[in-house]
Amino acid sequence: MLPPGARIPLRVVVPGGGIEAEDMVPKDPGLMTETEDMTRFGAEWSGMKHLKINFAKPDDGRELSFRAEEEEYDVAMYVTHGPGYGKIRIEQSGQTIASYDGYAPEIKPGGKVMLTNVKAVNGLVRLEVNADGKDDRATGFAAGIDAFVLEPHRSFIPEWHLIGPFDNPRDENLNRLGLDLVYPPEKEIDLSKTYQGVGKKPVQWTLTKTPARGRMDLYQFDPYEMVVVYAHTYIYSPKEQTLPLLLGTDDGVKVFLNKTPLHRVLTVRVVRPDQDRVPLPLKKGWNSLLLKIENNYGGYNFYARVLDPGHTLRISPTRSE
Ligand SMILES: [Ca+2]
Ligand SMILES: [Ca+2]
Repeated sequence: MLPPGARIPLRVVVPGGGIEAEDMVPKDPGLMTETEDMTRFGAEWSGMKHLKINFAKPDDGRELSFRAEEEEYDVAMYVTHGPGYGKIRIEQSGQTIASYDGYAPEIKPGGKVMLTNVKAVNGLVRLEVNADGKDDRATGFAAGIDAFVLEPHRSFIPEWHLIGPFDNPRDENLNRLGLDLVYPPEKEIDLSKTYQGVGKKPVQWTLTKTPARGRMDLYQFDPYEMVVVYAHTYIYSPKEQTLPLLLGTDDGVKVFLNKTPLHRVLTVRVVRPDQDRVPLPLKKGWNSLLLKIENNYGGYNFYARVLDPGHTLRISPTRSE
């Protein structure tokens, strides 16, 4: 362990999966923008490059845009600071959503500037980057932008009918078999029926609200380890269309749409939103969406949402409204 004085100061590193600013092509590229290799200043720049916008004077502006499949995001914009960098204002549709001062005595990663409630219109996010003055010590008005990291505002399926637990037995090699054992909900959806669950205990469908942050916990089932539970809802589509179902599960999952299995993952994992992406071929009218969630040990939960930017769907476990 190095003594504190000898440690390299911690600098901001952009997490993976971002959009490189240097890969964005401004609408009318000209002398104002350049892609700059940053390796001589350190290893913290994502893709080793950034986009430099050489504003000449206050109120100069440049639009940046990127494609986006969700409606709204919180966006972390990673910027560069340095002697030639000015005060920068970011606008969307004429509204200021963030501003920062890019001045520093030396070129360095400037960390992230948070842009909240950023909206996509027709699948495109447009941001207006504007010069807004400069520090007295700054030698220019430039903006240095490394990358954008997007966090969508997720809308999870708000309510489900749940039933279980059913047995998730293991074979002699400890493979879990429950995901592929066919229990009654795979043959019929009859929300009034009672079936035999683990230990011959009667089990029934229960209407359950998804908690505010979207994670449906399945600990309320007794037992909740080495079991499977089903979650069911109906989805009304005004037309035939295929939309993505985004799932996170602990542990395995099988997805049935209108009784047809579409997706199967037998694994052990900690749940996060959007771990799996399953295209849902919805028919016109009501569709039956059935998830089968299985558990090994410990954590037992899932996240589920359908990407429907046009708000075409009605999702209702009771097929009402
Ligand atoms: Ca970059
Ligand atoms: Ca688990």
